[in-house]
Amino acid sequence: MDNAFVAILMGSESDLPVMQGANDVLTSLGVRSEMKITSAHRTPAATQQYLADAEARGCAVFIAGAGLAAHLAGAVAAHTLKPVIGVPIDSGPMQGMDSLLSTVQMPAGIPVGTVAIGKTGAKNAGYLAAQILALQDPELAKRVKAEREQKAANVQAQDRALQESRKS
Ligand code: RP5
Repeated sequence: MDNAFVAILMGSESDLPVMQGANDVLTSLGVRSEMKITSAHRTPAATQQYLADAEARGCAVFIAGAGLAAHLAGAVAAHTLKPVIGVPIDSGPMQGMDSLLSTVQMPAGIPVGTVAIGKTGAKNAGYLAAQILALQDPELAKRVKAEREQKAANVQAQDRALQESRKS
C-alpha cells in the first residue's frame, strides 16, 4: 500500500524523549510515520477519533507508548485490527514495571505486542513495525536486512579493536 504509514502514539509530552526513538528508527529505514500525543485516560474520545482517522488515511501499524497505569496500547487495540505494538514507559516511581504489566496483560483476542521498557523498547517498536511493513515491501525488507548487516559489522569492528588493543 503506497500510503501506508506507522502511527506513533503517546500519552503525554513527557513520553516524547522515549518515543522519539521509534520515530528515528522508522525515519532511518525510510518508513513514513507520524507522532500523536493522545491519552487513553485524559482524552479518550479524541484518541478514538484519531484512530479512525489514521486508519482511513492508511495507517498500517500502531505503536503506543504510555507510563503508569498504561492503557493507551490496549485502548488502541480495542478499536483496530491493525497490529498494535505497546511501549511501556518508565515515567513513574515503579520504573516502568507498572506500565509493563498494564501493557502486556491483555485479555485473549485483543493482543498488544509488547516490547521492553523505555528507550530500547521504543527503538525495537520501530524495527518491529518496519519488519511488519516489509512483509509486503521488498525494498524495505532489503533496507532492514542491510541495517542488520551494518550492526553485525559494527560488533565485529569493535572486537577487532579490542583484540588489537590487547596486543599492545
Ligand atoms: C501517562 O502518564 C503518560 O503516558 C505518562 O507516561 C504518564 C505521566 O504523564 P504526565 O503527568 O507527565 O503528563 O498517561
